[in-house]
Amino acid sequence: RFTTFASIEKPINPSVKIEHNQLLIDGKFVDAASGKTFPTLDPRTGNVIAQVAEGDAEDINRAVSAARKAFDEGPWPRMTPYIHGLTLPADGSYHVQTLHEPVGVAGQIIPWNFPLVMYGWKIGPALACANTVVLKTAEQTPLSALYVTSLLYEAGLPPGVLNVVSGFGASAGAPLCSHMDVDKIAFTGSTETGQRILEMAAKSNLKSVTLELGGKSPFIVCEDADIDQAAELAHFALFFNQGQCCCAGSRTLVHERVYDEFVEKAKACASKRVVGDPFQKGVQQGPQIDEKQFQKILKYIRSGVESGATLEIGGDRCGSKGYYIQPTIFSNVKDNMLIAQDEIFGPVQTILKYKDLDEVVRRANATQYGLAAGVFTQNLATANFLSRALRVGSVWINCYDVFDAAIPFGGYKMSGQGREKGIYSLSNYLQIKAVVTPLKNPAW
Ligand code: TXE
Repeated sequence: RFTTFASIEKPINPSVKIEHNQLLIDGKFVDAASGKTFPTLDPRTGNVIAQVAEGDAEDINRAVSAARKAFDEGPWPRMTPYIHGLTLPADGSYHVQTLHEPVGVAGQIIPWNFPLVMYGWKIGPALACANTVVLKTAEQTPLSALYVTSLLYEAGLPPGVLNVVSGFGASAGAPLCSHMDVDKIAFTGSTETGQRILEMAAKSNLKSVTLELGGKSPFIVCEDADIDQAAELAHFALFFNQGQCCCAGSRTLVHERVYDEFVEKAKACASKRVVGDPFQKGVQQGPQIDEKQFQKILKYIRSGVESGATLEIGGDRCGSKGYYIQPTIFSNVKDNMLIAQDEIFGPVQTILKYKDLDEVVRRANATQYGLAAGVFTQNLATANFLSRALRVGSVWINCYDVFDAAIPFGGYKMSGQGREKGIYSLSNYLQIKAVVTPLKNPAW
């Protein structure tokens, strides 16, 4: 039913050469101080792709020292063009201006679901605002950041400006968050880890923190919607990137008048989805990232069945090797079911029924999260009403996952703090200095 499930016998695409597997500190590739390495795995097979240097607290110290030196001694923070400030009117005869200055050494911790996109969203504004960076990649996906950073150095980045440490959360991420010489932490990952990070920042040096965390985003299909289009967009909103997306439209809320028709069309979309080796042409869904996520998703699928939701399609692993999961849909989902409350982070669509707009707003907002929402309607008043009533950081009307670099992204409530991308992201990486000068020289 599900594929074209492509052959996954070959352990890795033979054309991919692993260029870098050490830590990148002070512009040089180096082994971990402990000499330790850890395997990075191919999720298609579970086979080892490469051994990678495993950074820990000592490597974080080395990387922070390099970033500190690059910040304090330059040239990075003193390079032109100088980012601008304001001139402000104030009581009295004073000239008041603000200078926007870099925060200093930024620690950045990224997840595995979009290893390069997360890298770009993090380092872009930090470096543009003249900070220096220690970036810890996710333990599942260390390779792409090392490679791309090597290109930045090839292009002339001064040593120490961007340091990349591969390693695990507790042994490399936590020492970065607690470090007394780190001025700021930016994190993307789970809400639980985000809470721990705030605690570590508070207990060390009160470094500032921005967080981009989990979600359980509603995708609202209104009664006037074109159901074919709505089903396709809702499918994309949830299944994109194997469902491993913090803003996945993971609660599909459909008006009761079009509910049955929508479920049939959603099922048709899922049944056509091509699951298999993502290196093969035409494949739309690859494996989940690792065994832990794979087992977590299967557990939620079992919980959906046990709690009485209707399993419309899928519900099991796909094939017998690798971390592939069948595109899965549950209908007749109730708000109190775990599958309607928790972030599943997998290819599992939950379809709920609603009667009117006030009800759907109340239910859409009844979650600890507030990352994003989708609205599908032809009615302008409905679109305007919902976009204001939903307590989320992004509302996509008749579209989803539009991620232009200019569009700010971030969460309300327990989905995070601060915004990434575009003009709003700069404020995360700038200090504001007020400079006050008398307009009259006191000696006059
Ligand atoms: O997240 P963690 P995991 C959600 C998703 C997923 C769940 C768990 O629901 O199923 O989180 O995934 C580092 N101090 N998201 O376990 O642990 C870790 O090394 C400092 C949503 O992968 O939050 C990695 O680099 N750092 C999310 C990063 O945090 C620590 C994307 C993310 O790992 C740390 C990923 C610690 N104590 C998962 N512990 C999104 N918002 O897109 C871990 N880390």
